[in-house]
Amino acid sequence: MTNRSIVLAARPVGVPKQSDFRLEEAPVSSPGAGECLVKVHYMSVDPYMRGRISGRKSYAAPVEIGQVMVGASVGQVIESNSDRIAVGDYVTGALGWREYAIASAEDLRVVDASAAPLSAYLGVLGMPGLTAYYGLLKVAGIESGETVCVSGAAGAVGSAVGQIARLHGCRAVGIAGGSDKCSLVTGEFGFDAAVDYKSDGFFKTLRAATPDGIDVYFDNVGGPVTDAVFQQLNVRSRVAICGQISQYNAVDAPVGPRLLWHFITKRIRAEGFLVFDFRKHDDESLAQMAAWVRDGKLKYRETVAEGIENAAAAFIGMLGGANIGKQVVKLAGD
Ligand code: NAP
Ligand code: FER
Repeated sequence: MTNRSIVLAARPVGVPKQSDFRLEEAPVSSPGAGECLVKVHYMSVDPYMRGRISGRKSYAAPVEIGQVMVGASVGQVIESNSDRIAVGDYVTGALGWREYAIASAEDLRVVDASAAPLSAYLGVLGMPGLTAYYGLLKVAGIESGETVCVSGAAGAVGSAVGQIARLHGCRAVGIAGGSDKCSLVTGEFGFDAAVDYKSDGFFKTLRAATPDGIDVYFDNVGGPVTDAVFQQLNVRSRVAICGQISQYNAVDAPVGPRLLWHFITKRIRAEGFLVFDFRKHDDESLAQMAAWVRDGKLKYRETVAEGIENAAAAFIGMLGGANIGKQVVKLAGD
């Protein structure tokens, strides 16, 4: 059997290009003691990967040139040397951009393929869904009746943020790019309002959509969108700094947040967070998210690219807003 994988060919400058990635082929090898061989069905492409290929040191080591791209995948075990995981089990883990992956059973989580489509374990029932949950409930601390504003509202994290806020009795206002995404945010995702940051008069529309101001801002994007939101923040409001995607492809250091005087006069608290900080709560949190999905209270969308050869394009497209909901790459399965 041949294994195809995507390696980093060059460090991107600015917006990543197809030529920054290269497809490689090698025979599939056999799992060692305590390891499983997984046939990948879906691969995730995520914004954080832009940081991992930049060469910058962070919570994790960067991907080196020639190394296989990092990322979470979900698939089926086809060989197992573990007592805990059997052939046929569906699992998720950090398997990288490859069609077949060998991983220690300890690094794999078994998922229930009958409870949700496999791809959901990379989105609403995976890292992005948990990010929405923790950002709201552990970092911002939302209370019923508050107005919660989220940027990147039509994306994987953002679409869950507004719905979880509403499940807690909050008013949810989403910010997204384009009228189609905004219709989805108020329609299928049921937010109270959506504002298109690409339209003329964005700030005026945001003000109209938040007549009582904003109590919690879940920031996925930074930049000019966040500049606008800061002006609508209420006294004692909280900002959960989740992502700054508008800056990820920046070549020069961006201008810092300029509107921090609002934080003084309104005693605003802002806190950055990483989803991994809350890992010990994952089982309980995922059970809650799965129950909401099962009961139709938490909706999700996915944009599916097909084939590992299209993974880089899917990643580049997602950074530019081509996705609706969670961007995944389908490699196998029905
Ligand atoms: P996503 O929202 O599904 O996809 C990225 C979206 O970003 C695009 O669809 C695009 O939507 C938007 N975008 C791109 N450039 C933009 C710009 N210049 N200004 C405004 N919006 C822009 O991605 P995701 O996986 O849910 O991640 C969302 C954010 O959460 C990212 O910043 C990510 O880094 C962060 N995150 C953080 C953690 C953590 O632990 N802290 C974990 C997961 C994700 P539009 O079409 O609306 O522009
Ligand atoms: C993300 C953005 C940034 C993310 C993680 C980070 C898991 C962490 C970056 C760093 O430590 O440098 O979307 O998702």
